[in-house]
Amino acid sequence: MTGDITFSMIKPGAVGNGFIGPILDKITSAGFTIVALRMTQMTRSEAEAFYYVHKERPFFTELVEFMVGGPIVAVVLKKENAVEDFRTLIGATNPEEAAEGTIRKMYAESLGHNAIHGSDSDDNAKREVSFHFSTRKIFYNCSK
Ligand code: FUP
Repeated sequence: MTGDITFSMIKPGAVGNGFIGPILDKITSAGFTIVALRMTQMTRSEAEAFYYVHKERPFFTELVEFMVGGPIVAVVLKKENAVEDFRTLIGATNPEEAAEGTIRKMYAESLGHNAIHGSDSDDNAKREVSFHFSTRKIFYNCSK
């Protein structure tokens, strides 16, 4: 069981393909409440900092390049067991391996361009939420 907050970003590919609306609809239809939302374009240093855990990986440069290539939509989501349930909703990192009906299966182009991010632990959710939002921009008590 995880906590009730997770962080997500709709990535530049999915934003550019016009999928903000359908993806947000799938998220809220699955029972998540959006408690913060912002469309922005990450700078290179922001993208490098956000993905610093991957900095030694061979795909890091390509990942950063992709993430700064257009706007993203950052959201903070609230639901019981948020981190785990959201990872299930988005599906496997590689859309070819993602289950039918998951967001990555439906909207991702490839492993590198995989439509959406979801925090993988409560600790990372906290770090990622505070990376993108100041506390006063998060409406924890807003209703559905
Ligand atoms: P996920 O937690 O499912 O988003 O996946 P990771 O944290 O392992 O990877 C972060 C991002 O790096 C992925 F969304 C896409 C990219 N990536 C690649 O481009 N190639 C890989 O082999 C693995 C990840």
